[in-house]
Amino acid sequence: MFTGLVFLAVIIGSIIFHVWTPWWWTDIASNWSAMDDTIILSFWIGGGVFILVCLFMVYCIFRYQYKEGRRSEYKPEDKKLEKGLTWLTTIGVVALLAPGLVVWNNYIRVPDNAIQVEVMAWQWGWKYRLPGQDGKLGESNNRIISDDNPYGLNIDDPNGKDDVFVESNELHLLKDRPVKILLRSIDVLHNFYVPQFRSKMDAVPGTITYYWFEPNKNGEYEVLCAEYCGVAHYAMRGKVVVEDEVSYNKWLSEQETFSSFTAKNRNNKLNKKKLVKINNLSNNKNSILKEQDVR
Ligand SMILES: [Cu+2]
Repeated sequence: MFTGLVFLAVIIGSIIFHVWTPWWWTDIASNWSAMDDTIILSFWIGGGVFILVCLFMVYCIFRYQYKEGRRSEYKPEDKKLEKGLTWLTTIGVVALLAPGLVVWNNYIRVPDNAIQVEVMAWQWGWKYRLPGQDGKLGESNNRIISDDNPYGLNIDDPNGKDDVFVESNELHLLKDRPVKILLRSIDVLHNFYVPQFRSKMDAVPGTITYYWFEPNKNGEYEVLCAEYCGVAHYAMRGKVVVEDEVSYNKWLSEQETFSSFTAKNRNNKLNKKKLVKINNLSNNKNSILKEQDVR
């Protein structure tokens, strides 16, 4: 009797807590309301089953409490009941999974007008690369990453020359314009996640994963890494700014391209060499060795 009442209190308490919960999603700022819908559907199905199972237990506790002299019925098999339960479970599982497949199909079907953004994850931070005027990202390879080529771009690929480097944790995006996120990792698994966009995916070393979304509210949003990736995982944060065209173009024009980066690098090296040569005038003995040391 007491146990039955406890079960009843658990059911009522769960419903009340769900309706007046202090925890809920942050406001959505992208096109992916379908993500929220599928989660709500899972809540309904999972919650409905939870309530029915608990109510059944309460019923059994009251209906079959101990009575002197009462014997239980021996019923090892009930074909009708088993059939009914199998069908009910099948419908429940299909209803849980099928909508997700439809949403996933849309999630990886990128619209033609999407801007490509490469997200490069590393222990522990984010870097970004955007295509230049040609709208195409140049080929890249983690194996050729170096100080001179921080994104590991194939220098023979003409598409990469005008690629824009965003060597910062801050990424800007255009409002109401779809974005194709291409994920790269140079070390371990990471996961690019902005809760307001409702979209996320793992960045897997050695391959490029992708999805798309369309930011539809101006503002600043926090980027989180949603895959445990080492001791500083908690600090792997960044910022996404969604804005209108004028401010977006201004930000874009302030970023560096692969060509300008390479040219600047070459200049720096020349300057360094000159400096060393001048310094070595007073010490001729080591001059050759020192010159070779300079990177
Ligand atoms: Cu990470």
